[in-house]
Amino acid sequence: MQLEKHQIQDLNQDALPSHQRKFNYISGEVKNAEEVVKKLEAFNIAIPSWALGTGGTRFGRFSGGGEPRSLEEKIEDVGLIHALNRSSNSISLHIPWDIPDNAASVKALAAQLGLHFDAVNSNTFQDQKDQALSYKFGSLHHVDKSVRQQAVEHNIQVINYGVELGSKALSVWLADGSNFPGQLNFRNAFQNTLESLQEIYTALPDDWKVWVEYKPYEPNFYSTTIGDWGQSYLLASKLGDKASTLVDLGHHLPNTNIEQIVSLLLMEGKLAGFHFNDSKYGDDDLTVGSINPYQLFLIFNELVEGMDARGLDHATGIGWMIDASHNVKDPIEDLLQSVEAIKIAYAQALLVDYKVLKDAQLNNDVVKAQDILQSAYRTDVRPLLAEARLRAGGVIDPVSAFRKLNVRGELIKERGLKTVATGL
Ligand code: LRH
Ligand code: MN
Ligand code: MN
Repeated sequence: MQLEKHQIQDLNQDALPSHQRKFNYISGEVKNAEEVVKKLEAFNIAIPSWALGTGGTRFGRFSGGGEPRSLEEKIEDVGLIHALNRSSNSISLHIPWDIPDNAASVKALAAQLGLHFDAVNSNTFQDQKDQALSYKFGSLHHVDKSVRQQAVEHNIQVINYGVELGSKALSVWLADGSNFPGQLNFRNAFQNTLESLQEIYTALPDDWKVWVEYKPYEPNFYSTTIGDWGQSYLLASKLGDKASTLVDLGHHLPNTNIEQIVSLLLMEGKLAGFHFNDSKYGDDDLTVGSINPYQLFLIFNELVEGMDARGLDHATGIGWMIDASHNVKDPIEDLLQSVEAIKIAYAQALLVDYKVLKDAQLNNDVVKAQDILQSAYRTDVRPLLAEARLRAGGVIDPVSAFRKLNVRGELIKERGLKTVATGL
C-alpha cells in the first residue's frame, strides 16, 4: 500500500484552518519560529526494522493484523510512516532477523519511497539455526577463540550486507556477561571483547563507523561486559576514530543522569547517537516520551548546545534512531508517536536562548537557569512540527491521518489478519 498525494492534501485541507490559527499564535510567541521549522524539516529519525511488528514479552505475544511478512513489506511500512510525517527517511536492519539477500531490489524499493539504510545491527545474542558454535556463554568476549572468531565473522558479514545497501555504520550490542559471581574473569572478558572488536574495526570501510552500545543488565544479571558508558567509551577510545558510544535510553540504571553522559560523550567526540525509547523500570522499550518527556528534553538541551559548540550539523552530526517495541499498540501508530515526541523535545531545546542561559550560569542564578529550561519545555511546539510536516509534504496530524485513511485496515486486506513479523 502507498499513500497518494491527493489523500494527504485532502486531509490537510480539513485540518488547515485550525492549524493556521495555532501556528500564527506560536509564531508570535517565540522569537525563532521560522528557524525551528526549517531545522525540523531537515530532521529525520531512523526506524528499526524490528519495531514494525507487534513486539512481545517472554510471557507472550499478541500479534496484530496486517503486519509486514517480509523485509520488503517492512520497507513499505517505513515508507508509509515517512509519507505521513516526512521525518523517517531511513530504516535500520537487524541481521539475520532481516537478511537483504536481494540488496539491489531492496535498495531500489527503499529509494522509490524516499528511504535509505541507516546503521546495520549485528546479532550474536541468539544462536541461529545451522550455527556451528553456541553463544550461550557469550560471543565477542567468549573464553573460546573459535566462538569469538565466529562472532567476528558474523559482524564482518553484516558490514558486507550494509555496504551493498549503502549503510555507513555497524551497530554492535552484546548480550555478553555473566549470571553469577566467579563465572567470569572481568579483565579477560574485556580484553577478548577489545581484540574481537579490533578485528571487526579493521574490516570497516574508510567511510564507516562502528557504534558500541552498552547495557547494565539483561539477559545477564550479574555482569555485562559492556555494561555502561565508561566501558563502551574505553573500548571506543582504544579502537580509534571510527568507533564511538551508542546511547540507548533504556540501558541505564534507574535515575541515571543520561543528559550528563550525553554532554560528555559529545564533548569528547565519542557520541555515536541514540536508540530512543522510554522506560520506567528497566529496558522497557516503551514509546519515546511516554514516561519521562522532561528527561528527553534535557537530553536535547545538551545536544543542541553541545552540537552548536562543536559546529556539528543537528540533522547529520550523529545517529538518530528509535529502538522501541511492545505488545499493545499498533506498531505504526507507536512509531509515529515516538518520532513526534523526539521532534517535540528537539524543537523545545531549539527555543532555549543559550546566551542567556550561560549568563545565568555564570552568575549562579539558579532560579533563572531553571526557569529558562522549563519555559522552553512548557511551550506547546506541536504547531511548529505540524508546519514543518506540511511544508515537507506530510500530514498535519499523522496518527489521526493513519486512522482516517484506514491504513491498518488496508494492510490487513492486503496481508491478512494473522501475520507475524520477524524480530523481537
Ligand atoms: C538490546 C537492544 C539492542 C538490540 C535491540 C534489539 O536491549 O537495545 O539495541 O540490538 O535491543
Ligand atoms: Mn538498543
Ligand atoms: Mn535495549
